[in-house]
Amino acid sequence: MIKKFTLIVLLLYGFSANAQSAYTPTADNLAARENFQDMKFGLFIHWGIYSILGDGEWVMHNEKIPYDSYKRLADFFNPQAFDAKEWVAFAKRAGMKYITITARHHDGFSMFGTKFSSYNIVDATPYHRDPLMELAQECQKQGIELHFYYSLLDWGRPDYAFGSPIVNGKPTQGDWDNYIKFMKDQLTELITKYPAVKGIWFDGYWERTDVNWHLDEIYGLIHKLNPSILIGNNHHEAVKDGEDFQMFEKDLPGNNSTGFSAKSKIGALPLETCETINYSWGFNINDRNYKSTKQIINYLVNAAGRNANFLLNIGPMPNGKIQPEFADTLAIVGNWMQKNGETIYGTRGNFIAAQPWGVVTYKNKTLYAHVLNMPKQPYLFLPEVKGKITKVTLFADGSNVKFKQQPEGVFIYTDSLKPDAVDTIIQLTIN
Ligand code: JFZ
Repeated sequence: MIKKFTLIVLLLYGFSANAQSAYTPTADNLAARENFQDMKFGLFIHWGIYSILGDGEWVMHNEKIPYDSYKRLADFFNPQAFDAKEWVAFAKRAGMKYITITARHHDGFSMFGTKFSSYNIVDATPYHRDPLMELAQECQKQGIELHFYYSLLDWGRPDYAFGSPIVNGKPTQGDWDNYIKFMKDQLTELITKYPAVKGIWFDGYWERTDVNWHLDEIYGLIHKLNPSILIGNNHHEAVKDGEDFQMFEKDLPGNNSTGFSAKSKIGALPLETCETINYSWGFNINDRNYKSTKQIINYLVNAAGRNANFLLNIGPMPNGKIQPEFADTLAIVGNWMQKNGETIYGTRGNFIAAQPWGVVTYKNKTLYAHVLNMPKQPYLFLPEVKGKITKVTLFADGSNVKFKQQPEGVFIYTDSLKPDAVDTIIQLTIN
């Protein structure tokens, strides 16, 4: 009798432990992942009350502004020139298919109307409007996906108790359970109230790696509310159970140029890499480190070739306008995408590994060799091409390109090619 009872307990325990640890994405979620990978190019937006100071989103921390002083910024935040329609049009013009925007950054200010903190744009600013709702509605209207950036780290809330030592998975001061509940409540609002929301982009985990973040509960809640929401977390570690995509900050997957990605092995999930258009995430009035159109296109192409999306960030100004330098650059990128998007959207990468001369994307029995650095020798080599190549053309004008297929790979002769200054695209048809 006792034995039987123990067995049942063990079975029940084993079952529930299993159910908790293994996340199985739904068919809708898997379809959302495919769609996510097809989109390839997104707009990242860092916008908050910090934008007023024109010194990036870390200004409160970097300048050691006390929370109570920083909070006054809310009184001055009144982005009269904000127009959701313009932002969505801006993204579309650039050839972007989704927007990821800061709903709440490390300063803890909610850029959306929330019942769970009065420190939000509707209640604490003279603006009294919810720009994220306006953006979500406009995104839905114009067929753009919306993802929300959400910070786990909070510099100001007493229940988070920033700076407090962590013991047994909790900060010694503060009220950790309350903080976790607060985040769940806000995430519920973001997922249930805002149309077009398809993803949550977490950040700030790295600030407390020894705390219990209850990610299983948070992820579980999100997927319960909407199983097709894509969850990603900028924790800079290997993918955790319950996540739907993996992100790389300021880095192409496989590189570790910033030192952020040492622990983040490339997993099996869809990939996304984010980068700034100048040097800052949030509006920085003194940052004129603008990337060129060529740098941006090369980043996008390099990401696609490595099977990753490219999420390019801008920091709009406190009045709600996007500075003209960004608009000018992205209009040119958009023109390039109009012409060449076929070789990017809906493709997959890593079919052939990145080469010294560039990368290869593929879809529908077609390979696109993106030559970013024309080799010195008069040919390109594509190793280990599976299938028979029947035709090779220059994507720009459809003219035939000489080639030779051997068991070890394909040689493409570049001597008669007119190289493009940004990206010479060669199309190979596989039978
Ligand atoms: C994080 C944020 O802190 C930053 O403000 C911005 O939102 C960016 C997209 O994400 O940046 C980080 C996060 C972690 C490290 C560095 C930058 N880190 O662990 O070194």
